[in-house]
Amino acid sequence: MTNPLTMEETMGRELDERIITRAILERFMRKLDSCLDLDVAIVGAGPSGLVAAHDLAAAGLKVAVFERKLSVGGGMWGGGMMFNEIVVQEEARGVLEKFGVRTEKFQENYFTADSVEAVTTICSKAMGAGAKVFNLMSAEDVIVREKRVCGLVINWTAVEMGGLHVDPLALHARFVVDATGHEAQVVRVVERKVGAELFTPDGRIQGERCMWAEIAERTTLDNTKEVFPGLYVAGMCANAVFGSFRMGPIFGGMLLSGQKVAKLILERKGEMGR
Ligand code: 48F
Repeated sequence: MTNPLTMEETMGRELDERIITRAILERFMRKLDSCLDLDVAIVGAGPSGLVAAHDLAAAGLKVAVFERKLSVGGGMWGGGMMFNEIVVQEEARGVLEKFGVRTEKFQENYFTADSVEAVTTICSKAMGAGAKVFNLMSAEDVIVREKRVCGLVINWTAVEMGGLHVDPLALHARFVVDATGHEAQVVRVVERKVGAELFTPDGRIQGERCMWAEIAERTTLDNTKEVFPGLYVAGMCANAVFGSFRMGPIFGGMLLSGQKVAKLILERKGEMGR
């Protein structure tokens, strides 16, 4: 029997910095290249964006999520005011359980979950279903053809933060979901560049209102819909665009909104030639 190599010998023999670099470059390019023609581009990896990504990918669509920050999870990591627990109501508890996130009853209709467990589990299941996630990338613009959003313009967040004059890259998508939360970043671009043509009462963003958890949770679902041809809103963005309330650290509406937007888009699978 030959002697096994010592760790020092193995490491010395097999690890070459150039190969490590090439592996990262080639794999990343392959991943990005595979996302230039998407069924659905989701902007924002908060709870609504991640749930939508999971359901769409699990149904066989080509989906990628673009997240501005280093971490995914949006406002969910921080629970309420950095107490890293979230609350969900009865209707949404099943969504967490579907993902395998443990919930605990607090009292009738109030359940809690660990926010870190919720983010990591939902993201892991979304990626396991086939969704690609690009962190550190911001959507800065959209592509519009014949009055329909049909693509995203992306750039490194570091470019935006550094105020650098660097042109972005772009990709096509049959549908785009704005899941950027309070900021409604994608819809804002459309409003600014295309004009007052959103599917809102006056064609413009109605703006978010103060906190009213009960109403806000309900309207988040009602407001989860197409806001411009090819562009859907989900999560807190839906309320910001359609002029409803914020809800604070109750996350049922976000999870259900992610599910709803996926369902609405899946009903239009025919438009993707599938
Ligand atoms: O804010 P966020 O968690 O959105 P959500 O899914 O959930 C809202 C709740 O977290 C909470 C709440 C209710 O409980 O009110 O706030 O609606 O996640 C939005 C993500 O979008 C990213 C941002 O970094 C965050 O992670 N984002 C924002 N603008 C861009 C973006 C952009 N231009 N490009 C890429 N990502």
